[in-house]
Amino acid sequence: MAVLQIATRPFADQRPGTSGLRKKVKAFQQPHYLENFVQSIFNAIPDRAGKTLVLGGDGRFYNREAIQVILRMAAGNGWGKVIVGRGGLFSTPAVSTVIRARGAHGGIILSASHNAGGPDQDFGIKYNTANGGPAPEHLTDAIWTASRSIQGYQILDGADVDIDHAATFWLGDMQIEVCDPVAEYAELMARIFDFDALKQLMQGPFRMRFDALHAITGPYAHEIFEKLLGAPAGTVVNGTPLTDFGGGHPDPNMVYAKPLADELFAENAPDFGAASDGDGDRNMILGRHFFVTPSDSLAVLAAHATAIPAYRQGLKGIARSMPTSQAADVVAEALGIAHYETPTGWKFFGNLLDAGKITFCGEESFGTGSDHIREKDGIWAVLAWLSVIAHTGQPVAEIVTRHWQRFGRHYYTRHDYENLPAEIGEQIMHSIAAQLPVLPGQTLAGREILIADDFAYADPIDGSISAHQGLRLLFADGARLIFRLSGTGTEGATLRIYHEHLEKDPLRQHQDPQRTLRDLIQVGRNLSRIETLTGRKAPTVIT
Ligand code: VG1
Ligand code: CO
Repeated sequence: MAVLQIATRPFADQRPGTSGLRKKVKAFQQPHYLENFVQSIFNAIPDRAGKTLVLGGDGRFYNREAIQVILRMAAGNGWGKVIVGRGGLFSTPAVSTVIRARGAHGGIILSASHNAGGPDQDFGIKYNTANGGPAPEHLTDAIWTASRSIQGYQILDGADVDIDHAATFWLGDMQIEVCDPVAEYAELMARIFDFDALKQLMQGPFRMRFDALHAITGPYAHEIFEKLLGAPAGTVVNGTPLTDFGGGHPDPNMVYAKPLADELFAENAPDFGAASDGDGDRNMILGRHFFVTPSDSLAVLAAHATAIPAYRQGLKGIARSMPTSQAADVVAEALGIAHYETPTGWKFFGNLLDAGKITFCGEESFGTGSDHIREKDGIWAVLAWLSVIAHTGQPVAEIVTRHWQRFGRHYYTRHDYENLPAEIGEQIMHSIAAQLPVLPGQTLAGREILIADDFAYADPIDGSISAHQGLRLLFADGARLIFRLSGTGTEGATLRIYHEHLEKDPLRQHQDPQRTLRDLIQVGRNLSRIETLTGRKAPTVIT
């Protein structure tokens, strides 16, 4: 089969964001758009010849078409082998697992994560490296650079291949292995957790519900919770991946996973509820009549880590993204282990994990994970919570309230103002940044500001600097107020305002976060002048 050289011209908008390139499906459907970006990835990996690539996506609209193009381009670019998930499917954590298990050189994940799917919605591509983690900034920068000077791409001339049956065959000089997307991931989970203990939990009166939101975790959840652990059929709902996720946002939070939230807050609620996102790396944890914030989830799991066989020796350290609450830091200090604060995005945990500095890490955006792979992992987080429940014999609400009594409660809320005009988003950030120098020493919301800065991160392993990672106000009492623009949207700008304050008094640990944080929320609205500039009286999403 011949390799075709197709001439092309650069697109100016192929800069990867927090997690790969995300655009409307329509953008990807422009002639050469997908091919240009894939070739730019390959151009940034000069040592790819003969190596193995893992490929799959969350099943959203355009997944199957993109898989066929990428297979032909991989063959035209000298890759030795591509391992593709059957049906073109793979969750993000499963790609990370398979890259590591097979010693692959990297992987391509097709997903726009929690963004909606369908012909008028979003698509995305991200590249992961040999450690199984998201491409670090120097590589995403190299991809972006390549995309701005691209002149052509190489693609094998040929027809579509069968990706719907597990088999190994050749496409030109490249081998293709179509594999079960669940098997290797499920085996890894069985090595980390005590499946016998979890089986016992499932066979008692304990009831759980897992909402896959019509996204990629359905097949994984059916296999692991129902088949391997013996939870009753029907435990997993919305478990068949659909190209448009049933018309919803596959985003596990109280807004987009409302039916699950309603069920867990109803009178006859199950004991435990969980959901994951489009590509399976996020998680939401609910108890009966109880919501666990992702920041608390990381802290609680860290405090109970030794209940899980793989972490019985204890944790090496814990990392959290900067806007994530400081709850995990308090646990790390109590355990006498190191804690790290990184910029938003899982790629910043990679070096710390590879260097053995941390075992657990997490983000406030419903992301939790460990050193078992190099991505956040929704199903892993659910299994970790089930392990803590099985070990303590306590319901979720009791596990968390006891945690607060011991470590204090970090009241936390994030307010998102979605779909602002891009220039207004920039203007808001610039004007807050301009105020930073005069803020320290001032008292706002009855709290003195100690530090006001633009967060920059120096990676402790490779020394690389990542600047402009969010504007922070740190108050004398430990409270924090943080402003960031999202790097994952496909339309306009999304302003995220993060609010946090610590309450050590157990008698005051059971209030509504929106109430206890209202002074900080007001400060955030005033400083950003959100209402004056946009007319928005309230955020679009509160988590
Ligand atoms: C968001 C979250 C961030 C997360 C990223 C990718 O980024 O805030 O914590 O790592 O999404 O998650 P941003 O730039 O929009 O705030 V996923 O599940 O979309 O891979
Ligand atoms: Co995701």
